[in-house]
Amino acid sequence: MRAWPAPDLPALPRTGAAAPVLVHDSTTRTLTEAAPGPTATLYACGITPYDATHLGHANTYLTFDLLQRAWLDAGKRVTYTSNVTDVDDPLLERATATGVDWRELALEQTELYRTDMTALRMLPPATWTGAVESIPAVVDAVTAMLDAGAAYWVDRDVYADLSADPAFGTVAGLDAATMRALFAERGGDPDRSGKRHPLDPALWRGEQPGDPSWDGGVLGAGRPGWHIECAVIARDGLGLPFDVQGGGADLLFPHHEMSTSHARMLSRPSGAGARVHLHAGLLAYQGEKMSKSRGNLVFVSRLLADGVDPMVIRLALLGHHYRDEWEWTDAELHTAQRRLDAWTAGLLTAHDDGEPAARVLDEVRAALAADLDAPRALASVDRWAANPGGSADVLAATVDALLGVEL
Ligand code: 5CA
Ligand code: ZN
Repeated sequence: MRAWPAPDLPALPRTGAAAPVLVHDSTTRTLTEAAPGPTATLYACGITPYDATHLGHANTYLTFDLLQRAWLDAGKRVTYTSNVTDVDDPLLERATATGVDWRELALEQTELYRTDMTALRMLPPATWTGAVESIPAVVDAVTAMLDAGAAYWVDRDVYADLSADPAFGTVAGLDAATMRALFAERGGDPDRSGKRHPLDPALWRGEQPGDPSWDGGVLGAGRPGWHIECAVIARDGLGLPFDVQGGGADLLFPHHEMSTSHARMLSRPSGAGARVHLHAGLLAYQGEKMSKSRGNLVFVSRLLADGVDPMVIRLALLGHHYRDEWEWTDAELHTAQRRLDAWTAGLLTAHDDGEPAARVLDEVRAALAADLDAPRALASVDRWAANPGGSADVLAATVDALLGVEL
């Protein structure tokens, strides 16, 4: 798919050696250097294109945007890959329920997402692949897994045989009952008869009347499973293994557990998927997780149409640490607007004996390297804005390159 245009990244002066960028790995539950080498590879799970883009989505993608900005500032060569789940059960159900062609729904919502990401100044992926586009590669991967004994047939569907992967379960580290409950809740079919294990996920689903389907070669007509889509798109965009796989906290299990297992199977004998798993806390609204199924959504496009500055939206989200689970209220916009105004005013009133912008640069860099601590970074710029010193250019470049906020 065609991604959106990249925002400008101003160059920043380098004062000392870059600190390693540490993030919280969901597997080890410790702070880990996300990409220790000179290159950094990131796969962030993309949207399922309906009800896009709500603030929960934006908050999650902002996390991966910050990570890339920190990596780029540390001099790494960054490759970012993402997907669009443009065919899947929830999308088809929504299309049916609203009487819209699923392709039209996906196209329109993907375009909306593209516009929202552009307005929010998110760095675009180098490869952005739709599930539909990935079908030939998924068919090859599933066929290879069948040949390798890592998959099996149930009627006209193909399932992964998780017993072929001794490392299954190590990404999230959950007990069996929790895994089963989350699998059932998040798109899985533990009770499907004929499966070897309740948690085995579908890799290919044979054609169903009324559902879209594609030629699967030896797999027969059908459509891809969800987790294999991300395993294949990540592999083809980044190679295996890669540094970070990420998404909102609801993707840790089963999605990232399963897609990492599939990646292991596709890269045997070395057998590795993502090195680090990074998850953003889920944003709530009106007392519950902001989610399509509940319908308690605040859309980026709605706020923009109401005249909210996209930089205010960005600052409102940056005011909370990415791992926090917090509740959106409209008051967030007022706080963020005041902050943006104070920062903008600081640029005009910077004076020689104020807080030096170079110190803010050091502090913002250090805050991002310490588990993407955006609130700490904002506090540092706030201190500067209370007593702004020069150079205004360095300050503006700092918040632009590292926080994505254009003043
Ligand atoms: N297409 C799949 C991933 S392959 C998917 O989960 N799509 S999605 O549209 O449902 O969500 C897109 C991203 O937004 C995911 O990373 C998801 O975890 C995240 N997300 C969804 N709701 C929230 C929320 N309330 N707060 C934070 N992130 C959220
Ligand atoms: Zn995914």
